[in-house]
Amino acid sequence: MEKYAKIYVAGHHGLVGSSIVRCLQRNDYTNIIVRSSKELDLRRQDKVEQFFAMEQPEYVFLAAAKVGGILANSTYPAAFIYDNLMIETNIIHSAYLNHVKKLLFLGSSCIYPRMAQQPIKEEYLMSDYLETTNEAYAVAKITGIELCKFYRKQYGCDFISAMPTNLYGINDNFDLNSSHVLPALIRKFHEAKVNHTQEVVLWGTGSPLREFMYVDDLADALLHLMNHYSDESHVNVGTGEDISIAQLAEIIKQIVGYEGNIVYDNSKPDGTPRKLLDVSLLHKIGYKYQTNLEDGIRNVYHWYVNNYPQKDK
Ligand code: GFB
Repeated sequence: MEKYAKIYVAGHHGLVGSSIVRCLQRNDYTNIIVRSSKELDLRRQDKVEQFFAMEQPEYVFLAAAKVGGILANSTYPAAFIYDNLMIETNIIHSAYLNHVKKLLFLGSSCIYPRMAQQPIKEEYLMSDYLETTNEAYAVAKITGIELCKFYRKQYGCDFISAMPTNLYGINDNFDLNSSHVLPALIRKFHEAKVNHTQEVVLWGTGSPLREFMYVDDLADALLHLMNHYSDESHVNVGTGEDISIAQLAEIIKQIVGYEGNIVYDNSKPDGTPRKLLDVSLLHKIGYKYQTNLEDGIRNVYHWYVNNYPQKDK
């Protein structure tokens, strides 16, 4: 990508989109266009086509999506599949109609079968049943991968797909009903410390294993892929290392400085037992993660305390 190229970052307010914008600015890309969901409802085909025809972006990072943790995904499956299908279909088709030079589509590691062999290779996609708690979101994201593949096949579009593992970072979603586990635990332990609460309740059993990648490392990886990768296969983007939810809770508890107890609410789902990505293709393309988990969590906690409105400060 040329430094003056016109780059559209779809979803720039979110955890991933805002990190991509920071990464582009860090790397002296000066011509970045963005639109809030109020300015441009990406589910509306006519509005998206008008936007692309008017702005004619040369490159597109498709980070806009309806995202959420295990509870949100299992509670609102119709909203997750509809919104994500509409967003990706409209942007990918408009990118084709307006001769976008290159588009990078962002999926998620939940696209893989619940019981996939670990670590999960890109070719394991659609080899078995999906995890039920996020099946709707997964089907939408698998469709996005297939759209990019077939627009490359039929129209010669240089559309690529990246499949990130569980992500965390500043500007994450800390709402306890819709967030992912890492930001939720930062908030839970912090509020318990501030409010001198005896125990913190975690969902499930604590036994599932998860891989966590710092979102600014993801953004660096995506810029690397945009500049160095053009092929049909989607690319797993992760650290290649995982820990249990119980281990994660202990790390966050220590960093926050909470001294109470941890209890588990077994009425809440565990979700996929494990989803460790095989990142050998990413390494072959030339990117390896930089931020270790404890440093990343410390950065996020510091940001959270200084930026997130606290209930009982
Ligand atoms: O991060 P999370 O919501 O999503 O849950 P997934 C990860 C694990 O943490 C689950 C447990 O086993 C949860 O039961 N957990 C424990 C908690 N306490 C909490 C808590 O307070 N909040 C939350 N949220 N979890 C998501 C998919 O699956 O992964 C998305 O639903 C997306 O679609 C994302 O793919 C990357 O990792 O299970």
